[in-house]
Amino acid sequence: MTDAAFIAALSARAARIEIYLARVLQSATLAGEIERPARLMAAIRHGVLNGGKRFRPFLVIETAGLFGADEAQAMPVAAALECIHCYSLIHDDLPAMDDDDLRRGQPTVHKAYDEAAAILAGDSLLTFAFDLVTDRRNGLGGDVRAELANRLARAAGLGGMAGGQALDLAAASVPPDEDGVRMLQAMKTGALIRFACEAGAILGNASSGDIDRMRIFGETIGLAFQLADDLLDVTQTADRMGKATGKDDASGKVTLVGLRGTAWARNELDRLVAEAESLLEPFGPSGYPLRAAARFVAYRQS
Ligand code: GRG
Repeated sequence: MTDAAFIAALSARAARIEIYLARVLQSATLAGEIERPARLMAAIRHGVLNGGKRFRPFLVIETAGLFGADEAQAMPVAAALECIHCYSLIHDDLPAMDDDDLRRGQPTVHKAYDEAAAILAGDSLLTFAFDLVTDRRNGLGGDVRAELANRLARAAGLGGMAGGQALDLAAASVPPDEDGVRMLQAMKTGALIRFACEAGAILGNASSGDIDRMRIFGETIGLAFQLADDLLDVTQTADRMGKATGKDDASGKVTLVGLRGTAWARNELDRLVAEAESLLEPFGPSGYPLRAAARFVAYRQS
């Protein structure tokens, strides 16, 4: 698959994911809910339906497809993961954390609404993700729903993304060494990407060997994703990224790019892409879209 064909596939799928998210994030209540407050709904929709790449849900659906599960079967889990990703961005942008005014080229949720709305939008999205994964109507068996909910909790929670964010905030006062940076990045950014690939394999009822293989693939491209993000922070403009850049350097934040330099980072990205591609070899041409995904994360320009 060429890189251009991959971008077309990613944006076609992103459009379908956005339609699904827009449908489930409406004001109509579900059984057991009492009311969805209009302003909170508006803040949530502002934070979710705003043109993200939808890369994590793409990975869920594409990995599921590798093992024979179709897009409709994978969509609730894919959407759940995007809800958690969007919650993390909304909270990360808050003044108490990264204090950003711009996200995906638009005002952040606390700027467009207020801080309380942004906190509650994030809280609601995190909880709603587990609603999507565990909803009986999503067509998945009880064991699969429980397994996915459990893995998602571990990827997103204190030993995963939220914990990684805590380590990242602490790193501002006590700079970590390279191992420390690698660990916090594996948690903060890597855990959700890893989950996307594991979840796809679970949705496709893959063998435990294949679930492990996809977990390692997810970890590998998660590393590449963060390394590329750090490189873009050094090399790109805010206009191009739709968010502030140069922040790592300005805040004295330790990154692998800062520790090892941009030439090393570019070589390392090549190495990670080769590793990711070799993990997909057993799947032949069916693995081409995920190979293209690995190249995309490593070599993207925004
Ligand atoms: C607040 C609990 C909590 C966690 C925040 C993910 C995160 C943890 C913070 C975001 C900060 C950041 C810039 C991380 C680097 C990698 C990253 C997650 C980039 C944004 O993801 P993309 O590029 O964004 O997939 P889109 O907008 O396309 O969804």
